[in-house]
Amino acid sequence: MNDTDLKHIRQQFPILDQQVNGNPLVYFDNAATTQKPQQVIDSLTNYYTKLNSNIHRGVHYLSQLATNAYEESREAVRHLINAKHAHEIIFTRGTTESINLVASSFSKKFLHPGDTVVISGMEHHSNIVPWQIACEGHQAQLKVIPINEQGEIIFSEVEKLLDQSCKILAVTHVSNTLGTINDIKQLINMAHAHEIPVLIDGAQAISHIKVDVQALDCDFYCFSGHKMYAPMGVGVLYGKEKILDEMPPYQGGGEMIKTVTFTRTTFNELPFKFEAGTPSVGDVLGLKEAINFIEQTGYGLIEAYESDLLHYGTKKLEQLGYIRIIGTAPQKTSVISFLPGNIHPFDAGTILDKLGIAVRTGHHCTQPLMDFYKISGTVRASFAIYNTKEEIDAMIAALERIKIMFE
Ligand code: 7TS
Repeated sequence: MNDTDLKHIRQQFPILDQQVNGNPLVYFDNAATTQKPQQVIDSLTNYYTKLNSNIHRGVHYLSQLATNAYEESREAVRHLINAKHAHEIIFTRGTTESINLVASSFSKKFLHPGDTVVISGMEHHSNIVPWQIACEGHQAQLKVIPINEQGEIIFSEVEKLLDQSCKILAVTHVSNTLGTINDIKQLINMAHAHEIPVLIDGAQAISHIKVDVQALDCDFYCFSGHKMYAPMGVGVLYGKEKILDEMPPYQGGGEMIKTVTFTRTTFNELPFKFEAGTPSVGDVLGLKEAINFIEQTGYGLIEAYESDLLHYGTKKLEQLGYIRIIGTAPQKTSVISFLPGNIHPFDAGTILDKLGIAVRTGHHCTQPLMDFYKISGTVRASFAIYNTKEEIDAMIAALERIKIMFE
């Protein structure tokens, strides 16, 4: 990407243009949430200025406009991930809710005493805890695919866990802590050879990698809007029609019903069966604009540029001589977790913040992964399309200063 294109992209993110503690803001906490481009912000303002109305219910003008816009967003998501049908796209509050929906509903139908659910050793708590709850509720067992020191799934261990007791495999596409891109296509093929459905946690993939759910043939794919330049409050569950049809509703309420009497309720069809209550309409509309932003920018450019940042940042950190990088798989997104020598990650993060640099420190909601590495946490810098090499240089200079301070 040349300087003019980069400048153009940065100009679309007004929040970036500010000082923090007297220094230009360097925002490297994109794995937690990305900033929002002007078109997403405008879309929210436009919704509440001109469109706000409850959807699917009113015959009136505003309700129809809002309903149409909401369904257009569903179609935009369908197109983004190449789902076969728009009704396979369910709007949720985020990845966490999408996984909870499946863990709760799928398990009610398909999980029985003695069964197993298989996850990997690098999952976010959101793809661990809902399954633990489901397993407890159905006297099933959670099993974990081990990972190696580089932070990759050990494929030779996978097959052993995909036995008859396994009812679902739930793995992350990209690790939020390590950046590892898992070969989910191979995992899906392996699971499907045993007719085991697969849920993919795509929270850390969708803003970086082109996803095609039909080519992957995954049964479920989950992601959050706010990690892909959209507002907080909206997420997506993609599920294959057949399996969603077989699953019972997750929550009861308005919208998800066909008829209700005090003795019996019949349920609405997909996707409404899984969308109980009033959704976050404005945020769903914002998601469409975020998809427009990603598609206008292009995954090709995003992947190439972020990979450039990843390699530049990794090299510069290594050159500092006192940094240990956690997560060294060859296939990674633009996430670098590291330990700054003997300096506590929290101390390093606090001083970086004083210098205007926003990173995340701690266990990143992956405590079992921290246990695997026998560490309590890391400093994590995660880059998005608007970050620059100059910003990485600023972080490196700050880390040089921090080293001297702690000597
Ligand atoms: N799965 C993964 C892989 C994630 O990285 C996250 C959030 C979630 C699920 C949950 O997403 P949510 O939008 O429902 O909260 N990860 C992080 C992070 O790395 N730092 O803050 C949130």
